[in-house]
Amino acid sequence: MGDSECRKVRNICILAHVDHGKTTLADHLIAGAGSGILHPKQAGRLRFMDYLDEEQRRAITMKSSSIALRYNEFNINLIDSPGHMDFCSEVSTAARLSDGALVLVDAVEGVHIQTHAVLRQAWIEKLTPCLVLNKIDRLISELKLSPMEAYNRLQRIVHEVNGIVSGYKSEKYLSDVDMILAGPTGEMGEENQEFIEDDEEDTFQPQKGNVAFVCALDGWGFCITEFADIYASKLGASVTALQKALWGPRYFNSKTKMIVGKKGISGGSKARPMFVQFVLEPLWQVYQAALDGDKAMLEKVIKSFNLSVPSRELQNKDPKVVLQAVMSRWLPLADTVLSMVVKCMPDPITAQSIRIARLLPKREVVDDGTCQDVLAEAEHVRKCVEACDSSLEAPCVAFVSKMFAVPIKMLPQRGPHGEIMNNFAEEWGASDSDECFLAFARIFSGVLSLGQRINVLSALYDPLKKGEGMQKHVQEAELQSLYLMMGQGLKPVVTAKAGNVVAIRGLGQHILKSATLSSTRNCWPFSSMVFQVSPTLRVAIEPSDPADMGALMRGLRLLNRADPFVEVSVSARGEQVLAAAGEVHLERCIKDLKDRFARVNMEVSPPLVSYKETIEGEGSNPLENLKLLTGSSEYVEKTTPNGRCVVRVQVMELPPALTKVLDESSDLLGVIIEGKPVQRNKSLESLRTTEDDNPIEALTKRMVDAIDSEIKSGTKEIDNDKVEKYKNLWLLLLQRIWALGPRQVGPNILLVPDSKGRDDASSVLVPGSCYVSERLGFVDISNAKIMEKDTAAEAPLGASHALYKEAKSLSSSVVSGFQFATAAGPLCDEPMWGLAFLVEANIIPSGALSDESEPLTQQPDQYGVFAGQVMTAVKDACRTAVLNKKPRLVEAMYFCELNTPTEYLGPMYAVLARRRARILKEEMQEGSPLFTVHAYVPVAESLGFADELRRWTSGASSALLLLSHWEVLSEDPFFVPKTEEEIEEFGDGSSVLHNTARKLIDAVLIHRCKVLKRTYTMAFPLKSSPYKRWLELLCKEKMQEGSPLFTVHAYVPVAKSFGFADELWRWTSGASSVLLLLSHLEVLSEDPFFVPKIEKEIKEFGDGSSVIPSIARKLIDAVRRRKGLSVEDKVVPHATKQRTFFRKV
Ligand SMILES: Nc1nc2c(ncn2[C@@H]2O[C@H](COP(=O)(O)OP(=O)(O)OP(=O)(O)O)[C@@H](O)[C@H]2O)c(=O)[nH]1
Ligand SMILES: [Mg+2]
Repeated sequence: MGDSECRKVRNICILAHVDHGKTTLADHLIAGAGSGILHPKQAGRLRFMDYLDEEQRRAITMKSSSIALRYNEFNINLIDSPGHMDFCSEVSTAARLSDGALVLVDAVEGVHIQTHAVLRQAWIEKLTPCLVLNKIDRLISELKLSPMEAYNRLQRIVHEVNGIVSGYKSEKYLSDVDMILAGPTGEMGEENQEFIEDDEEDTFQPQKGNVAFVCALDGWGFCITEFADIYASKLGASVTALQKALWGPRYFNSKTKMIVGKKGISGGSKARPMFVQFVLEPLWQVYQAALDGDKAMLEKVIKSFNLSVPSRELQNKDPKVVLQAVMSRWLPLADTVLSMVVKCMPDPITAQSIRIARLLPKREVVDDGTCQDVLAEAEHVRKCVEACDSSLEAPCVAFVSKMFAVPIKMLPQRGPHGEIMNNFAEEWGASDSDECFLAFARIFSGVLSLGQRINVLSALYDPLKKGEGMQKHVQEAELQSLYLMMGQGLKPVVTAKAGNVVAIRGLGQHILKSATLSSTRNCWPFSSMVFQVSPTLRVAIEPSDPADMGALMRGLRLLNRADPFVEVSVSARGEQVLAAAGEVHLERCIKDLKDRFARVNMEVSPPLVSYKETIEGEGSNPLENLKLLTGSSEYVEKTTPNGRCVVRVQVMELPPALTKVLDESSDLLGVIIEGKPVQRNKSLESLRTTEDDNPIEALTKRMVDAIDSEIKSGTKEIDNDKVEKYKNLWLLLLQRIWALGPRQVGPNILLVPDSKGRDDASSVLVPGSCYVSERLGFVDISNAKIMEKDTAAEAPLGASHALYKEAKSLSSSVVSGFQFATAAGPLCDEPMWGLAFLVEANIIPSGALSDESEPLTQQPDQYGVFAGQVMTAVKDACRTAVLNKKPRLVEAMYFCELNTPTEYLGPMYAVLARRRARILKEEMQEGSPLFTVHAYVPVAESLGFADELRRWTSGASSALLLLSHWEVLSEDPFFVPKTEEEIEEFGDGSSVLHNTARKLIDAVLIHRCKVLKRTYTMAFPLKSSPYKRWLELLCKEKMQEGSPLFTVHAYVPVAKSFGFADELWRWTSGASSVLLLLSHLEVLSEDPFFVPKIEKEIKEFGDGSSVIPSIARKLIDAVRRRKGLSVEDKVVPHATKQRTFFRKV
């Protein structure tokens, strides 16, 4: 394919909010391209690109899929994408492979949350967008707007969309300005010129032909150009002049036959812009004529535009059919949109020269001369990608944006030359699978051919680093088949050239989600794709039959490959956890697992909602808390079982802003903490003002800024001196970070204890090191080393050398205890959030084991290894410290956008209230009957939210959820009314209902217990069950002991034990387990022959004739019956009486 051929290629995707008509539009483009795949009559109804059963059933698109079309001499690869938030990752994969984007907006619904998201995606990927305003017919027939009102509405949408894009542009503008100002030389690089050229021109301008007005359902649409062509001869004006005049405040003066501005037209406010007069009014007339059955008017249109409409269609009684027949011939949709695509969207050569900066950003490499060859070749590859070089000599480079599974039987049976295919072994090894994995890829340079061997580079590959570590990021694979994608169909080809989108077979084993393919290893991998959200809805899955575990695990592995967005993991408790983007996505994953990948029955847990645990601390001001660490004596003390170590723990709350920074930077912290220490000579003070692109410095600056901002917001009344003092105290604390937790990178801090003057001959403090502070550069390493040496030299003076050594060796136990504690808080074993711990562990010499030459830590005494004891004591003390400081639950929140017609506002608010939602914003959408509400909804309450909303509002309102942030639940989970007022309001505690925090904790605990055993459905209301009581005991006990289980020892008569385990299991939802052991014989104190005799007894038990036999008697009777001995059965004189008895039992 030469350049000229490549110039005739367009790779485009259709992006929009859910249900705005993408797939319907794609239908018409496919039918209009005329390859016979789709009959024009079916277009708009078939939804060809939604070929999955689930997509057709739910009428939403769930994956992006591509189809190769031919329009005139152009080859167009069209990718249809889903609009539902749950599948937004598919938008990223579609955008990465395309050069242009058709952004659809429903003319009635207007801009929505996903419209923003897709515009952003297109902007990030540097795609050339065109705007398509769809469902224009609804303005006429549904909203019954006048042409002028419709024009205002369309204009507003165009304006709004332009506003969004210009927002992104200015974002870039600002960040560019920042970059230049912060740059060391102040010079502008080549890429920085871009923002200067930005002339603030609107991106979407109907006059320019990049905005189309369409009705995808009926298959018609137009750009201004079409009407300019139509009117040019009629009005005697040039096409270009008309094109400019047909949008905006331009008017036609019929007397002078001139195009004029607002001032030049008489009629004042009644004057109609040319777009209304010449475009919308004729449209409205045709619609009116068709709906009124005005055949004469339709004939006029047919005649004046020389349309050939079969009379059969014109005679149809359904006005909609007539309308469609006329409109789709007058303004054929496919022609309009495809010619816009060809005109306004770039070919791959032009596009790649623009997109290169995003796809393969220039790497700053310090060239020390050793890898010049590699760099030169990598640069050559980049040049070829930039130029979209499709010559045979060019290096082959392609990007795989996702892997997708196709049933093997769907693959074409014959290759491009008619040879038989698909009889080779399955790529990924398990031959019992019927699925085959194909890579969805775009070729950016060179020619891919069948059987070619190619390097698969992961995103972490670095051509400059050779050796063991890099090997896992590069693999070699063979291209077994190449296909052009035709929706569901695949067309085998022998070669495919740069600028095309293809499906590749043979990479299933090598690629998990996405990768770069390159014929040379001297090539940088493409930059990673940006995803709008991350998978947040997690459930645990287990097979109904434990024997199917293998099949399920294999199925999960396949699903993980086939779905770019799913995450599969194993939880700490050994559950198989599946994370999906939302409920719809999750349902599809489970269905795929059941029907395709695992083919076993499975149990799916309710969503595992994650929480965090924190403390309320002493008041809202974090500065007050600080006092605790600087001289407070409030601590929790624990002693190890052997009595040799006393652990004292203090805890305080971190400023929320600092917690947020730590939480968001966990990846970076991971690299920093495991990586090399930073050498820094700068003082902390200077750190606040410097800014460069060193990520460590950026992070430390963010941390310091967070503290600054917190101090500023919390200390309005405090004088400057104090502010300064607090600031310095905090900075000192940042220099004392020993570890972060949980898992070394979490948002909790372990502080180094102050050892000065503490050690004496009798006890030694387990020392810490400001390891993390060093890595972050808060502490100068050379200083730290000197300090360490000093203390090491001093130590033996105060304490015995062996004891000091032992204390040192216990450091890691303290850190581990801290890690365990922060990984599982005291409320419900969820990770802690935003806490700082000061742990002082003092050890005393062991009297019995005072032989100083022995390494004492390794010696297990009767309580186990000492290091383990210290670790447990630290863990327990940390957890108790949290319990003592008003523990609080932290929950994840969704941001939610709802759109509801005004008449359903009541039910919508009711649903929101039931879900503990917090309303942020409510506003009427101008010119539409819809009301938009923004709210925060707790993740814990979100299950079934969309469904409930749909039911209560008869499907009229829709909601989109987006994970937003963590929020502390201010309720006290252990609230018991104490003051008089509280008792009056809530009662005396025995009857008070659990508050939300407590309920959430209980739910987590129940799940924890459930995973130990299978789930049984409870057949009774929870309120009346002993289970609730049991749970209460369990919670209480757990809080004391730090475990979610409550242990009960009891004697159970053997006679009563039959079915005991089963009954217990049923009544506790399978959460409790029991062990029985034959213990002893016990005398049953009851008299088996008891008959009421004295007056009191007769009063209590009746006269003996109706008394129920005692337990002893029952047992004796049972044994006698078994042994064939006679049993004295009472004849019951009054049946009714017995029933009464029965009921009482
Ligand atoms: N009145 C009217 N309805 C339309 C038009 N275009 C599409 N629809 C309807 O809108 C609904 C959604 O259409 P789809 O094409 O499935 O929308 P989509 O954007 O592909 O939806 P997702 O892929 O799920 O995001 C369908 O019921 C269509 O019939 C139009 O121009 N006018
Ligand atoms: Mg769709």
